[in-house]
Amino acid sequence: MRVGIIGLTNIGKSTLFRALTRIKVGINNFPFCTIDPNIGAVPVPDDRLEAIAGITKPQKKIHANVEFVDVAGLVRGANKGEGLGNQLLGKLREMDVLLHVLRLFPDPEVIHVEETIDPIRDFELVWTEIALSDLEIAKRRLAVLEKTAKRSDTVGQNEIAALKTLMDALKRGDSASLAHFPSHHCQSLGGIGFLTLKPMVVVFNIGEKQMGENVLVQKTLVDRFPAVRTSWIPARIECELWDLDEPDRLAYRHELGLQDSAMKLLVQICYQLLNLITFFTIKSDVVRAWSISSGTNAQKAAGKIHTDMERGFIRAEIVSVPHFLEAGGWAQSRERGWLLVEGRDYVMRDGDMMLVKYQT
Ligand SMILES: Nc1nc2c(ncn2[C@@H]2O[C@H](COP(=O)(O)OP(=O)(O)OP(=O)(O)O)[C@@H](O)[C@H]2O)c(=O)[nH]1
Ligand SMILES: [Mg+2]
Repeated sequence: MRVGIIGLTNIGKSTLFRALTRIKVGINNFPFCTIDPNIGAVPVPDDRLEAIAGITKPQKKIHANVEFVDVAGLVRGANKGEGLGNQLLGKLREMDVLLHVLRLFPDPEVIHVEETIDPIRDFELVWTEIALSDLEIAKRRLAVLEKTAKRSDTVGQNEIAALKTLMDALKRGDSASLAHFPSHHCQSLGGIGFLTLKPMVVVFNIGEKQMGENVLVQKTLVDRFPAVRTSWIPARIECELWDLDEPDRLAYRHELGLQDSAMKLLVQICYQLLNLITFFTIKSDVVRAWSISSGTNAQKAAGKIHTDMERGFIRAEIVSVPHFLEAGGWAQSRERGWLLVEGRDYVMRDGDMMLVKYQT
């Protein structure tokens, strides 16, 4: 899963990236500090992986990964190439989720390119830039298809219909209908990476004393953009917390009213937004977690491990993590009758452990 951090310039995107990945990237109090994207992968925390490893004692544990990408900041006119507009919007098109950072922390020392603290205005400004950029791309694509797609080309005709629906919604500024954009249209437009159709998590970057405040801001935003998920993160403090040792970090987090680390919180939200679930494998001293879309069948899930496994799929042995833990191992799960033999159409469930039998 790839998560792109987006927002106006100088509002704490790199600070959040550092809080999430612990990578010491450049953070400075001036616009356009970040030019080349910062990329960092973090393992998805999962207590179940640790519990399985507690039984099988593997040499290696491999977590599922989330990649965070911190790009240059946006300014007004980005869709026309202002700032680093085109290049950075292009990079964001490759992402699965957008993490939109909004500044709420008041610090008068930190320059705000729009001068005042107003997260709703900032959100709308960024949204307008990405909507205009999407509109431009849709227009160009439509012009090409209208010239080249024959009437009998159903794929092409479906894409034309999807582009027209998208362009109508973008022109009307209708974020609610984009939030419920029909899935068959989404499929037709899959490869293009329209930013306004991507799942979005809004992060209010707050100061130390702002926990629990500004609920109205969140309500206003969600009323207007119903598809976004929101969270509150004091990015600078989250960064500083990494300098403490673990007990102090937990105590300080507790004092601030933060339950989980920013990374854990945001990864959970992204999993929910993308409808992802996790399955596990144990093989040759390696315990590994894999993320797949909810509704994936056993054969496709096997393909995530290796394409040969999907191609030569015969059957899968499946046991749930709680059963595996209670039985105390694979053989013990079999003895208790908890190991199920499933065919390729079996729909994977969150927390399944899988052993694939396949022909090479
Ligand atoms: N007081 C306060 N300052 C913050 C906070 N988050 C970021 N800053 C400051 O804001 C300035 C900009 O932070 P960056 O993380 O570089 O911002 P950015 O959005 O990545 O900026 P660009 O890459 O230039 O677009 C720095 O001086 C940070 O220390 C915060 O939560 N509180
Ligand atoms: Mg930056």
